[in-house]
Amino acid sequence: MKEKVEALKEEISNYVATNKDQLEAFRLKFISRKSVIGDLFSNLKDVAQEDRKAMGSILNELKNHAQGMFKDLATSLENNQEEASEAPIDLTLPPVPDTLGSLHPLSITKKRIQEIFERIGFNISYGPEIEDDWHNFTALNFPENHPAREMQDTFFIEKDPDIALRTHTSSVQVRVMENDKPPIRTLSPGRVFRNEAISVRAHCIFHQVEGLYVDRNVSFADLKQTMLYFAKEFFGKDTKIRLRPSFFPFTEPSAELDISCFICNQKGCKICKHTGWVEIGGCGMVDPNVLQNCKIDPEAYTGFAFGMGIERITMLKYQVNDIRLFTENDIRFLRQFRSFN
Ligand code: 2NM
Repeated sequence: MKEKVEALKEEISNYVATNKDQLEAFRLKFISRKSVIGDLFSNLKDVAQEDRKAMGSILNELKNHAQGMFKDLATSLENNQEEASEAPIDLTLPPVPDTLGSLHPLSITKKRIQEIFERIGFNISYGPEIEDDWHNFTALNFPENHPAREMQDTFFIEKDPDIALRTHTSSVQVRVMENDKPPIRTLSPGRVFRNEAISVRAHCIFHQVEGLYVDRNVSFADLKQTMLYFAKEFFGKDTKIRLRPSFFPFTEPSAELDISCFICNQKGCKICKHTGWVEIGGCGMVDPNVLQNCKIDPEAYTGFAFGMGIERITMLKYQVNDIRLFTENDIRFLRQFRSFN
């Protein structure tokens, strides 16, 4: 009888019920009045008097074990059925593909530039893409007959020569100067529009980031150090900068900003056209006329400003050879920027 009890104990422990029929079979076999355990209890009367008590408690233990097991089987079957009815799992299906996306390369560049300037106290400012002549041209000291004001360079709104798509984000900074008092330290990223033919290098819609710092005693040395700090942070700590005299209507003096070529370490390559330097933007001291136009006293305040093309510096940094890749949304191109998230 003892061996039989041991065998039953093991059978009960190993029992698996994956459906209600199997659970019912368990009940009939081990729990019900006519179960094997019930039979054993009936057989107790044939056991020798002196062993009967001990045997009885062994059988009770077996009975409790079976009842406990029945409870466990019932609850786990219930839980499984809930899960099963929610989402039937088809194990023959192919694995779920890796659909993790990535930031667009232009977003990555914009974000990195913002972070660099935010560390030295610049805030981020935005303005409208559809602008009036004042904010896009006149306040910025563009002469009445400046070529940038012509139809072939600027997208105008039909029948209203006062309204155009902004050609640079300097228009945002005019608004900041009009609304805020110095000290002003602001960075304006955004889309700009120029009536140009689309090519490998140029697009009629592209992105700029412009910076502006206005306060008492802002000097050209401040501009130079800020540009050097940015170049080192963005392109690497060994980067050098070079300023070349230039002209913009809104700055005087004005300069083109070059960085030492990080591709060839200034040994000469295709990227820098064997000069060792690559242009990344323009900058200068804000023209006193611009400050005046924005109701900032040019006798009390000076400022520097700079502008960069986001496409251009993204192409340089990641060696992208065609500006059109940024707007084609070819996943094979975009995927390559996953690790920069
Ligand atoms: C550039 C180059 C030089 C510029 C000027 C201004 C403002 F609004 F303060 F006058 N914002 N950005 C500026 C100066 C932009 O881009 C190549």
